Amino acid sequence: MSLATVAVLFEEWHETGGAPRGYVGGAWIDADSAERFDVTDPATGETIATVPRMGRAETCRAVRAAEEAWVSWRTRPARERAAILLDWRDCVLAAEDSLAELMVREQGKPLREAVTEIRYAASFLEWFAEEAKRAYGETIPGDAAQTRVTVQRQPIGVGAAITPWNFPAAMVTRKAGPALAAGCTLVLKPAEQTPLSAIALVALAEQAGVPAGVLNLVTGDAADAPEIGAELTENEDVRKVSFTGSTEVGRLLMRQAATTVKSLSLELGGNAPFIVFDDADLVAAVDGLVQCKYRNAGQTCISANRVLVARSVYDQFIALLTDRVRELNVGSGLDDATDVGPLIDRPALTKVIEHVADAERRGAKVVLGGQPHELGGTFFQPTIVRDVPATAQAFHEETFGPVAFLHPFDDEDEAIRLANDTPYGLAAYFYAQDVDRVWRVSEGLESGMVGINQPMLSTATAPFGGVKQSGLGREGSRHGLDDWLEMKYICQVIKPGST
Ligand code: TXE
Repeated sequence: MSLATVAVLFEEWHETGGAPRGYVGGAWIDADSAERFDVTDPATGETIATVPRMGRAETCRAVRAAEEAWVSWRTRPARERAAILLDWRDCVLAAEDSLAELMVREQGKPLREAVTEIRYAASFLEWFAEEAKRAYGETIPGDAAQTRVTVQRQPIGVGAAITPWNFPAAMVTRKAGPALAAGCTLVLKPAEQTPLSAIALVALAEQAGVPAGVLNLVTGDAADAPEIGAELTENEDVRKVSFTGSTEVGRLLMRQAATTVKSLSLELGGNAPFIVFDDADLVAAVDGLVQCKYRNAGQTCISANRVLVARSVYDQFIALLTDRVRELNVGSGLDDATDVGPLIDRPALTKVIEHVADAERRGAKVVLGGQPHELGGTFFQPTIVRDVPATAQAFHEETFGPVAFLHPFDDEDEAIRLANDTPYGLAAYFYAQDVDRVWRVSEGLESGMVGINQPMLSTATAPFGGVKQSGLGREGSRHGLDDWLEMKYICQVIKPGST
């Protein structure tokens, strides 16, 4: 399959009733069983394509293809790998509109957010193309006059990437970019809800000249994922697994990876606190919260889940927030006016309904929304819930929906204690002006990332990742390349010369 643009790819799928496939060793393949599963549009419930149901056998072949391709890929000069990644970036940007539309159809987010995501996805290819050339080693003074000690950083080997549905393109390139830049080869398993964006990206990688076997793709539905995951974690030829998804699956992969002692990076759930201090610019804080909370219908791992507001400005903040959130339009992501699209599927909707009901049972009050949206399906109203007790489910689990749960606090120590009272530690945000407070709070928060008067933390230039049960490893920045490199220390004794 050699396609000029994703628009052509998408039209072809439509015309043939759905022919997207997996990609192994440079060939587009069906499942051994020839079985396929449906990909649905969450806004309409309509089937938009069918995709192969693969399992262990296909995954094992994909690992073998990646292993075979590794020898020549890792020895290729970094400049050449970088050039191919930059070509891939160009292909992605050239297909931006079609990729974004495809993403909206399978994931539901507003089109303008999808376009932003495609550019964000492309930025990882560009960033890591540059970083590929900077996998510097070191020279260490030897213990004896004749010893020479150097440290080289070499690609880990075959990697596996298991990606989620909330950022169907960016999570692919955030893993494939550094993996390929480092000289690793990859087997990619996208989420069952959003395989089409991943397939399109792989088709563009092929078009950009990524050699056969360097990037492989296996697809499967929810029932196939454990089989594919077991192969990727237990196959000894896979040297690293990079996963973004739920904490529950992250734990399972960690246990499975123990059998072959693999390198793991895990970007798991979060439960981000968003703290508004009494000296904050309240209008900026409301603005920030709306972006941070309702983007992607709240389905981001760094979405604010617990909004902690200084008691002295609590009512004022809620009033300002309510005015803003009331203006958000719910609808199909393809409609230009839409701010909040549907949730990804029924289980996601059930979780959001349950978190709101649980908060209400514990005495919280719904200020706005609180119900499934009249559009039906998986649409949920943009919601504000106040006076949520710290015992509520939403304060301990990720909600992943368009709901702001608010709780007042009395002083800085209480705010930090509440913020840290969670097993998660991915992102945290706070709004304040006092310089001393800014340092005290940012250093006191237990999280991998902190936004100060800043609600958006996603950028290819910075290390993205969490502490505590939010995961292991970092993606983006030069540290993101490190995660795909192994350190090798080489020691040599040289004979003294005759002179
Ligand atoms: O996640 P899963 P789900 C959180 C969020 C969400 C919850 C559940 O709170 O509500 O997780 O979402 C693959 N072996 N996040 O059910 O199941 C699966 O096919 C190997 C946060 O969608 O973890 C998909 O590719 N792989 C998050 C990926 O794991 C398995 C993004 C994620 O799906 C597998 C998504 C198995 N046994 C959800 N089981 C974030 N950090 O951004 C599933 N998968």
